[in-house]
Order: sequence, then C-alpha cells, then structure tokens
Amino acid sequence: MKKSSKKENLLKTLKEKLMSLDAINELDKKTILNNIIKMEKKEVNLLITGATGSGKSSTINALFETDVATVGMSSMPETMDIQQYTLDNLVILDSPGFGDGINEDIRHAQGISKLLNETDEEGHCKIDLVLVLLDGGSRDYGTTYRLLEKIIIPNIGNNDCRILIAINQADMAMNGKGWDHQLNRPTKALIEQLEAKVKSTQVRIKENTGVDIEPIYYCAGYQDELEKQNPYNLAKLLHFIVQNIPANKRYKIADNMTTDDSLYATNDDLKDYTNETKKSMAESLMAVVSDISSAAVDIVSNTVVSTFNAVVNIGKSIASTGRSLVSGIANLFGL
Ligand SMILES: Nc1nc2c(ncn2[C@@H]2O[C@H](COP(=O)(O)OP(=O)(O)OP(=O)(O)O)[C@@H](O)[C@H]2O)c(=O)[nH]1
Ligand SMILES: [Mg+2]
Repeated sequence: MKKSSKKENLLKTLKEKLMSLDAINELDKKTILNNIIKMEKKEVNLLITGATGSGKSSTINALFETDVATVGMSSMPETMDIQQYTLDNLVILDSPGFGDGINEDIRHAQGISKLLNETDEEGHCKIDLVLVLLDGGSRDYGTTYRLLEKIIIPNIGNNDCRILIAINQADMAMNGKGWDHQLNRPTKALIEQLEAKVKSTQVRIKENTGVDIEPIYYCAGYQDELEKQNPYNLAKLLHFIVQNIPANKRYKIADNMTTDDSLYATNDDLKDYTNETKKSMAESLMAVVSDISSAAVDIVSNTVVSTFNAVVNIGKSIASTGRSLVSGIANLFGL
C-alpha cells in the first residue's frame, strides 16, 4: 500500500511555534513547556487481536504509517508472537491469530491476559484499547467469542481499558456478493446482512458477559498482483479508536495515522468521521493551555488549531476557534 515520508511531530512543531510567539509572557511559556513535557511522556497502547486471517495486520497497515505488519496470503498464520510496533508514543501490539490449535491459543491467551494486567506508573491499565477483529466472511466466531468472554473481558474487569469490536472484510459477508465495486461500498442487501451480524454479536456478548459493546463493520482493503480494493469505513474505525482512548492522549494518533486521503474516502454517511476525529484530537491537544493566564488562552488555543490544521492535513481544516475547543474540555483539564 501507500506510504509517505515521515510527518512532522505535532507536539514538537507546536512547542516551537508557541515558544517563538512574542505575545506570550515568559511565565506562561514556562507553564506551556511544563505541560508539553508531561504530554510527551504519555504513551498510547493499542492491542489488536482476533482470529487468524481476520485482517489484523492489514488493518494496522491501512490505519498507520507503517508497512511493518506482514499480511498473509495463505492460510498460514502470519503473526506468530505478539509483535510490537512503536511509532513515537504510539505502541501497537499485533497479537497472533486465534484458532490454529489449542496449545497455541492457550499460549497466546496467556500473553494477552498478562498484557491486560500491566499497569503504568499512575496505576492505569497499560493497554488503552483492545481492538477485537471478526472476519466478516466467517460464520464461526466461537474462538473469538471465547477469547472475549474468557480472557479479555474478565481480565479487563473494572479497569479503564476499553474494548472495541470491529467486523472486517465487510465485503465478504455474503461470499463477495452485494459489494458495489464501483462505489466501493455495500449494497442495501449487504448492509442488512452486516447489520444483522452487528446485532447478533452485540446480543451474544451482552448475554454471556453483561457487557454491551456495539460492533462496527469496515474493510481494511487489500492489494494483490491482480487487484486492489481501497478500505471502507476506515475513517469510522479510526474515529471509534480515537473516541475510545483516554481524552488526553487522542492527539497522539495524529502523528502516525495514514495521511492518504483516498484510504478514508468511502464511509457510511452517518457523520463526517475525519472531521470529528480531527476535532477531538485538537481538543485533546488543548492540554497545553492548562494553568496559563486567562489573557493568553485565546492566542495559545488559536495557535494550537492553526498548527494542527497545518500538520494534520487530511480532510477539511478545523473551522472551530481555539476557545470553543478549550471550553469543550474544560472539565477535563480543570480550567
Ligand atoms: N476481501 C478482503 N480481504 C481482506 C480485507 N482485509 C484483509 N484481507 C485479506 O485477508 C487476508 C488476511 O489478512 P491479514 O491482515 O494477514 O490477517 P491477520 O489477522 O493479520 O492474520 P494472522 O497474522 O495470520 O493472524 C489477507 O489476504 C488480506 O489481504 C478486506 O477488508 N477485504
Ligand atoms: Mg497478522
């Protein structure tokens, strides 16, 4: 797939911009620098898991500026042990596929429970979000349900890690039928089938665990010697990921997300997902204004928005003023 050259680091660029502004006094600059140092230390950890061939590696490659996740072409499980990709302060853990043998599954499950019980120095779960993938082309989710119900949900317990379930390969839910290749989206009959899958998955998990999670469906897309299919609902998936990680870390995804607009082009039309995602990322970047004098809030927050728009140049620019984004997070940062 695509890959562009390394992007600018958002926080670093913002630091340089703010430090060079004459309109901000030295005391406020010192506060901003302290805020940025705290922000730089934070890490986002995503764990992606699911059955063999569900598309974990394809999803990582579609969402993030990395080509390191190996995509399988045969039924051999490609990802043999938990692989870790560290991209600045974003860590992606690509777990091996489940369903290839009892012993392997037990070993992988142990690896996952260990990870889910790790905490950071503030006592928060080290993993911010577990993304569980289901293969839209499959009818048998027994292995993944067991993984969710026996390993993931019990190990997460009441801690602050979140779970997101996503049905990949939406194009294959009716054996390849019902996909409009021209428009790269499902036809009405396929949408009905996918919505039924979403509902039955939600009901099953609720009945077995009491946990209510509404899955989403998407396509990571694929490319082989013969053809290429762009992703579908990738912007929606990214939106759900960003909304489910702690608010003060959301902007960190911006440095590593794919910047190829064509990969985000087709989604359901329920929301402008890219714009919503960008807004919540910019909002989370407003932590830089914490504790500065009220006279400086406007200039600093507007600089955050303009820097964000310049560095994260996919989709439309954010039109909001800095001040409105700051008030959106007032409770969060105690402003
Ligand atoms: N049709 C279709 N194929 C897809 C899609 N996403 C992934 N694939 C294909 O599914 C196969 C498996 O994808 P991988 O990304 O290797 O799956 P994985 O979950 O990482 O597999 P393991 O690492 O072996 O557990 C590959 O041939 C992909 O090209 C999709 O949205 N639609
Ligand atoms: Mg893989």
